[in-house]
Amino acid sequence: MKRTICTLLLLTVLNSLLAEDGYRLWLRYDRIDNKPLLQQYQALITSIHVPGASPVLVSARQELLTGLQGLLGKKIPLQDRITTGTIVAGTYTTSHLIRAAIPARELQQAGSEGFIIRSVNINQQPVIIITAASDAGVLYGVFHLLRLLQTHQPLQALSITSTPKIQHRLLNHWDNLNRTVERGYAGFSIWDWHRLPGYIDPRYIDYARANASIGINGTVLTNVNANANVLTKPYLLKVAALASVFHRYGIKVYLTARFSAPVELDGLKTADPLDPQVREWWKQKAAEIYRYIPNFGGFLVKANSEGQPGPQNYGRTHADGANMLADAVAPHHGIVMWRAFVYSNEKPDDRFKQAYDEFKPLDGQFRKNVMVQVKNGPIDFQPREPFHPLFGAMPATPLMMEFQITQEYLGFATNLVYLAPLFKECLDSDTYAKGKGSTVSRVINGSLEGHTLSGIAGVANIGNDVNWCGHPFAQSNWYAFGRLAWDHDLSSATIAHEWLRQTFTNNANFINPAQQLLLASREHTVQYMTPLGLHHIMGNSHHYGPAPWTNKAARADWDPVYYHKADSTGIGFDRTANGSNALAQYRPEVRKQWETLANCPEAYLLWFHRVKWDHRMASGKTLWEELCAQYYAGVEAVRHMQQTWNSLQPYVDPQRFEQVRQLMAVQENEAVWWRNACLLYFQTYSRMPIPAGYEQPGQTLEYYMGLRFPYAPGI
Ligand code: BDP
Repeated sequence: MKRTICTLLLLTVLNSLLAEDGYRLWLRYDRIDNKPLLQQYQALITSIHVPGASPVLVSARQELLTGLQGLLGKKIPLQDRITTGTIVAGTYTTSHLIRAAIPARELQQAGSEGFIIRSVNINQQPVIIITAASDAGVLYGVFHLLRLLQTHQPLQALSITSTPKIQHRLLNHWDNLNRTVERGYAGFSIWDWHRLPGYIDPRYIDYARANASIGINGTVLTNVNANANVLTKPYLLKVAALASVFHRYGIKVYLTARFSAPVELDGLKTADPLDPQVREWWKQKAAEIYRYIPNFGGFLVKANSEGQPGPQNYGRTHADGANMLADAVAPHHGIVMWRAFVYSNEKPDDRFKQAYDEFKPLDGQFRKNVMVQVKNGPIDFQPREPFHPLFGAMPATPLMMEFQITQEYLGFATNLVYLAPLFKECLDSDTYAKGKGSTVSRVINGSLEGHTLSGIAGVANIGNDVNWCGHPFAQSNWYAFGRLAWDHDLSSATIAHEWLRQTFTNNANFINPAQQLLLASREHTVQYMTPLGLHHIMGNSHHYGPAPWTNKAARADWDPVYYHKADSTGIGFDRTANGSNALAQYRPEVRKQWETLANCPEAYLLWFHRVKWDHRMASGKTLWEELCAQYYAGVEAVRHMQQTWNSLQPYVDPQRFEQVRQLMAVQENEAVWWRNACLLYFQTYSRMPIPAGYEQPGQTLEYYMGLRFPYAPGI
């Protein structure tokens, strides 16, 4: 008996040692399981030479040591001499060998954060050089080399130059000081405010490593619905502790600034951005912050939006507000990211149009260190949105992209949805601002208008769940965001490929089907949630599941009925000249793509058109039949995903296999729920049957309408 228990205990311990709980993300560094390749790598990499003592170079050296030891299955020595197979990493300042081997011009071309990885001979010895103009660039190069090994790429004759296309690549955490995370589905905030600054959770280091590995160089720690307390000394000291960890990985810390902070914290009578006392308050506050956090990045601000205070409370404009903060951080080289996510239910106008209407007239009025941060689409991170009309419409202002990595509207952390195709769809859209080829990516990388300041932000999906993101596959969205922030020209397929190889296995029997599964997942989600251009028909406030019937939210523009406008004559939001004319906010070339019912791609149909239930679609089906076909196809696709996943069992560790299997069953349930609830509800208007041959909903509309989720996560 005693022996059995001992054996069982031993097994549990062994199991937990071997368990793949997802904590290691895409930085698993397991020994290369392909023997010939391993031997090849072992011959090519024999030692490490990373001189220099700066915090970032120390991190780079440590990462190389850990990574190579894991991947090559043996300790790779650090040495001062160069011998065959040495990896030499550093900058001109730290290594004269690099200075001699890599021409300055080439280094310059790689830019301040870009890197060069090259096979060269030094004293007739073949070595691999990793170099950059900055320490951070070297660190990015180190991670890239490790990625090559992890994904089993050839290491002979390396000649890589890689430069980030966007300057500020940030995560936005919507984390509150009480550790809840707005729209977070992976547990509580990883910032343990109470134990900071005294206790540095090793997780902060792993967080920084993961970000640096994909080139993320900034993080906004706090929710856009801001709490002024983070600007008080005790919290700033906590922020400083985090900042000093992240600094070692080239990551700057930013905070959200609550516009009313001077009133709330120090009893000022006003927060009017033109009031001299208020301006002085922010100047002093900025100086104080930079005393504690010398490399502080700046502020992100949500103002006059969804109840947040802002300059308009004092009759001032967004530019007045942004400029006041910009002046406060300018002496310290800080920046201000001012969000364009504004809309008011007091305005009778289409919510789609409001950000453009408010911000476009302010073009040219912002200080040089301000970026206006614009969500990818005009409403709110829906499964599919047309690109935001502000892109290309404010040539004199650097516009920053805001994507949402957390799946607020895409099934939380229970649905497998790979978001790279959604991000790419927006980045690749042509605004025609300066003729053909004026893509959104060229707007935000600054090249279209020659801005030097450029940025992209992703609303993080990270929490204190052991696997960081809740769903093992949700990690791919963090990864994809970072990779696209570095290079928006990478394809969704390439990124999926890289991520799968590093996170699971290089076995082609796994990679190919798993990649297909990832790539198709977003379109399937659109099908079972919001096909044909439907949008914003989810449950009120918590945003969990379908609730297209909701018509009593606190504001009309939070009600699904505002967006789908279904009645017995048809469905959809007319945004043409006959309707709200939101289309007028786009260039004629773009408008033309969407403006006529006949030409509008069906994926955007109900975004822009009101369509009769019996309208003939491209398939020959009526709109109602097509809607049914889409919802049913979405559910079938999820079932197909389940089959694919089951077939991959031999290649996946039991722990993650089972976790994904269970979550996929939940996803299938939720897909059926979306389909049934939406079709039963829309059917009350179309008055047409769900075509025979489809499995009929097992529940009534009343059943779905009666569901309540008082403790849904994320609020
Ligand atoms: C919406 C979220 C809300 C955020 C808001 C924002 O539902 O929680 O505060 O966006 O971006 O998507 O400010």
